[in-house]
Amino acid sequence: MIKHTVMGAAVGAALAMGAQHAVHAQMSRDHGAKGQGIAVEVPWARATPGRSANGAAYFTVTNRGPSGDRLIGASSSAAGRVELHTHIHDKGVMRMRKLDGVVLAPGVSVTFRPGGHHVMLVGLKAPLRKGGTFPLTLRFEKSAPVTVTVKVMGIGAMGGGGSHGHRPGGPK
Ligand SMILES: [Cu+2]
Repeated sequence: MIKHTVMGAAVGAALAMGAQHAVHAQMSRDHGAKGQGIAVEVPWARATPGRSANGAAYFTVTNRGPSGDRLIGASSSAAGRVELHTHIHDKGVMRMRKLDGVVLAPGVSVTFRPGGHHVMLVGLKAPLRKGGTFPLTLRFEKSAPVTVTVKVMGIGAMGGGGSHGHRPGGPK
């Protein structure tokens, strides 16, 4: 829990910095077409235990375009409803809170990770099994939607890239 608290604070600080960058937008850059400025990298999810109704997906989203944008929603065929969530520190307890959107200042990356921002998959149609994949579509205020293939990692995974998790995976 302490680790999650620290990570949540780090995400908050990164967001505050992002907001400042938005003020000093780099107007000199002139990148191409609408929709090409958003990159979504290493999308991953944790396998869900048993018959868990909900899951979470994570990724790093980078705004490579010349102007600010916002991530405003997501959808997936894997779940009945998909919401943007973050964790907040409330009197020593981590709670999830729904987000209306996430600011993406130009040149800034925002990483969704356990204990911080996440995409909540509400009402999974099937459990997420390690090794599986599912599609996730992210919607933005200005840029075109981006659909990525989310890779399902182990239950205790801390990232989608390597296998540097701090906990072994739980029972299948
Ligand atoms: Cu959540």
